[in-house]
Amino acid sequence: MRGKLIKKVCLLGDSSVGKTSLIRKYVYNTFDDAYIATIGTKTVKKELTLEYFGKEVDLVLMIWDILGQKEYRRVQSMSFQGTAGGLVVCDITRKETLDSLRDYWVPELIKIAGKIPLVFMANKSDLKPAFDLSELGKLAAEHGCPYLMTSAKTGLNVENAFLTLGKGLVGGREGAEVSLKVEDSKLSPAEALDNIFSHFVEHYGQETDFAMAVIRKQCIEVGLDIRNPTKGSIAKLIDRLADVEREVLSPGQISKNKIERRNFLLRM
Ligand code: G3D
Ligand code: MG
Repeated sequence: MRGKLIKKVCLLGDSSVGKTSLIRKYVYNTFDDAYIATIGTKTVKKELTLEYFGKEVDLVLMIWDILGQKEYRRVQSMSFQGTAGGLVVCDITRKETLDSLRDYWVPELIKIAGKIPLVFMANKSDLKPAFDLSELGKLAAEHGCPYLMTSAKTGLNVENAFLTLGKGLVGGREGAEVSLKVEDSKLSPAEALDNIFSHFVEHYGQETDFAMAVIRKQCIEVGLDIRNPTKGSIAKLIDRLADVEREVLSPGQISKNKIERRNFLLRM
């Protein structure tokens, strides 16, 4: 059984430090030089898979982009409720944004959300720093949390920051024993098929030998030669397995299975 965790995380820090840009870079892989005022809060969702003690965990991050103007204290407090982790962002070209983290943002968050995992981010690291960055390191250390130099413009450490926080959410503050599952390595056709077979067996809910017999039958019917599988024949098999599952699984589970099996095909 795979566990699925849904966690709310917030990006916080002064106006213009790059919160919205970091989210955009991470979720949509785009960077725009235009400032877009965040009104209230905006939420986007991002799913990732982590490995925790050898077990895969699907983590869904509900990412909250918090309004940076300090005058909006009430809106911010409301947004912090139920937050499981924070990405606290300063801008390396403005020292006052680091002071704000220390004096305002982090205390405010902790007051409402408690001692949650945080990742400190020194953003705009593609530009020249205006203060000694070891100060941020010190602040992070005071909270027992990691810090990273990031750039929403070049993408430096953007994904890493979210992953680091994700590890903290799954494995406690240090994220011990959690490693990123390598999802994008190439697969040979046989390896892709091997993954698809075992995925089917795992989700079909029947004895392994019975499930394997179903697979065998479907392979023959779509003309798939396991010594020399082609992309076309694997694609057909994936459709067939979804048809077979109709008798035992819910439509939602079937389409999820199909997407996951297609991902193996895409990695060929
Ligand atoms: P905010 O959501 O924290 O308020 P934004 O900040 O994401 O809106 O970004 C504020 C400004 O900083 C934007 O530029 C944006 O392009 C810029 N910015 C964000 N991240 C980086 C970065 O890593 N490097 C550089 N060089 N610029 C960044 P404008 O010009 O519109 O103010
Ligand atoms: Mg913003």
